[in-house]
Amino acid sequence: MTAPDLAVLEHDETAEQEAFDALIAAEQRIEPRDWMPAAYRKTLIRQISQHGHSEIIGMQPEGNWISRAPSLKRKAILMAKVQDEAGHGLYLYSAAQTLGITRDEMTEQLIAGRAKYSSIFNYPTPTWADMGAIGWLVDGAAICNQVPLCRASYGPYGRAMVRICKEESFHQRQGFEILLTLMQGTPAQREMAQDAVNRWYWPSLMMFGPPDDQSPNSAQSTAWKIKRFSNDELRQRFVGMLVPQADVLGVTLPDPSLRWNDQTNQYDMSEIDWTEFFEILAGRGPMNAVRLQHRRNAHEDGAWVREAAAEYARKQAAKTEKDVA
Ligand code: BYC
Repeated sequence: MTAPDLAVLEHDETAEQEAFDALIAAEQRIEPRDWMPAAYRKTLIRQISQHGHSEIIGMQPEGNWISRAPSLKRKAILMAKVQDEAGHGLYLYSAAQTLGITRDEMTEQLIAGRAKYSSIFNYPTPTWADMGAIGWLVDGAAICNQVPLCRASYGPYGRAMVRICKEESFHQRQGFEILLTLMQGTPAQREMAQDAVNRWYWPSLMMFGPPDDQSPNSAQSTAWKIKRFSNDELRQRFVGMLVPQADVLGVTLPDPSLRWNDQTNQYDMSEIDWTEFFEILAGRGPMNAVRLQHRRNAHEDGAWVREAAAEYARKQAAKTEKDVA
């Protein structure tokens, strides 16, 4: 190897690192063609692809109810919501692709069971009230977590979040409205709504991730201004948002220790069952296997579409080549 080649290999990146640090410090955005540290790129691919997978797997618990929703109007609303989630998945996969990973690689990681997606989608949806609880609690938690992500330092991620958050606000309201309707119904309907809230409340708090002292990625992601608030801060903010809404609904949040603390200026709450969370992350939640198998089947069933699209693209390219010649 010649000396100039070695010089290229051993290129000192101090100047690039300084320019990157200055952009972050000045609250500027990092864009796909900008230089970025390899670890920043890796952490973004990790978070954005997991987020995309969550949206795609997240279509299943609600998709399960489209054909059984109680009226045509409810079916249309639910179908539109599930379609929105598919759209969110696609924006996020596109944002991740700007970092150098391909859609095929991400899909492969997901269906092989090597990629994480949000713990929340590994619970079953046995009743119609689950659609209300998902909208109110799951989309509510997503909004709390994602509004700060609109200011994430990586441009394509932050911009995708702006549109996603607008749609999530609508989703949350439709979930709230489902629960409100049930709570104004018969005793059996009220019981069904309360039961769904009981089952989804704790898992929705787990969506924010492990407690701060067990969150290995937080410090670096905060320094890079990807994360703006810690997992526990956002969880507390979410609980503060839920309490008055639960009053309007007339549902009880299933935590006997939940009470306002004047000293800390936030709600005291019971300890979360983190064993349940880590079991789900290890693939042993109630619906992990079903969700993954369903996604795998959908991928295999869609093989003919991918083949047809590839063949069409090949023919178009051959035609263009012939026309040019
Ligand atoms: N579930 O160091 P930490 C939606 C993992 S979908 C599973 O705190 P970080 C919707 C974490 O990945 C919205 N895994 O991590 C769709 C890490 O593992 P790795 C989904 C979790 O990244 C359809 C390890 O635990 N939202 O709204 O600093 C219908 C240690 O955690 C979870 C997003 O994806 C979890 N809940 O912070 C309806 C938001 N929590 O990767 C609604 C974007 C943690 O080191 N993501 N882990 O192997 C984030 O904001 C952050 O990634 C997190 C975690 C706050 C989730």
